[in-house]
Amino acid sequence: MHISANDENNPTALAPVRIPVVKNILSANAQTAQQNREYLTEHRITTLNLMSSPGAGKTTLLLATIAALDGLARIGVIEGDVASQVDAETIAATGTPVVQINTGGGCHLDAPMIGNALGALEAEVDLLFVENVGNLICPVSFDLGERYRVALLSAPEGHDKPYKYPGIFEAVDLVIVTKVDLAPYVDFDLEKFRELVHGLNADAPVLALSAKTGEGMEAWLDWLAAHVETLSAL
Ligand SMILES: Nc1nc2c(ncn2[C@@H]2O[C@H](COP(=O)(O)OP(=O)(O)O)[C@@H](O)[C@H]2O)c(=O)[nH]1
Ligand SMILES: [Mg+2]
Repeated sequence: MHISANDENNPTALAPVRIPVVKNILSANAQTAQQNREYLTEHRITTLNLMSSPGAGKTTLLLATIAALDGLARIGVIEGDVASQVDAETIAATGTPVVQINTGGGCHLDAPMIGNALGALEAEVDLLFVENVGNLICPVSFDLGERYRVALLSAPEGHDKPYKYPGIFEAVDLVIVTKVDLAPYVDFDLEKFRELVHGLNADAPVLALSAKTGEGMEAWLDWLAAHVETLSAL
């Protein structure tokens, strides 16, 4: 016997209920990210969200970049960490304006945190780096309102990581292999890594550099010059 919701002989049948379905309502994070994006555009601030596992070399690359762009751009930094302000202190020692966000256990930055940090940034900047919490998985799910997303992977982590953490490599505008000075010692196969990244994301360039020896820094600075309006004269 066929029983439908309107079957009068079936006392357990439920009356059809109209359920409102609302599409395209932005999540709270996406709404704040949009506000951040508008603020950053209005103030002509190009923002890069740097994501990697802990220790991949984000702060070291920032220090080398700040030194290389000395006098060429007004740089600001937002530091995201679970706890402490050691990275922010290191950046502040260069004279660069910096705001520390402590997530108190949270594994990623979100758009409201960046909104607050933008309000706390005390200087005008053209180029803003956000050092996200060290984590290859969670940060990529949170739009911050940034212009560019950058994934860093250090050579000692291994060239197979796109197999294991595809999400981050799919979602970024640029991939940087850091600590390339260590590649020969840890059997990091750069060509294999490029092939794996491009299998997930054909558009993202893969740069390889060492902030320690300076190898490959030129290509990173060229990428910045091509993507950051105020550096286009470089
Ligand atoms: N050999 C080598 N070590 C590096 C390089 N970049 C960073 N490191 C080291 O890696 C460690 C973690 O770097 P850090 O910048 O703090 O990583 P973060 O946690 O991603 O900010 C530090 O001991 C750095 O000196 C590099 O290009 N080559
Ligand atoms: Mg750091």
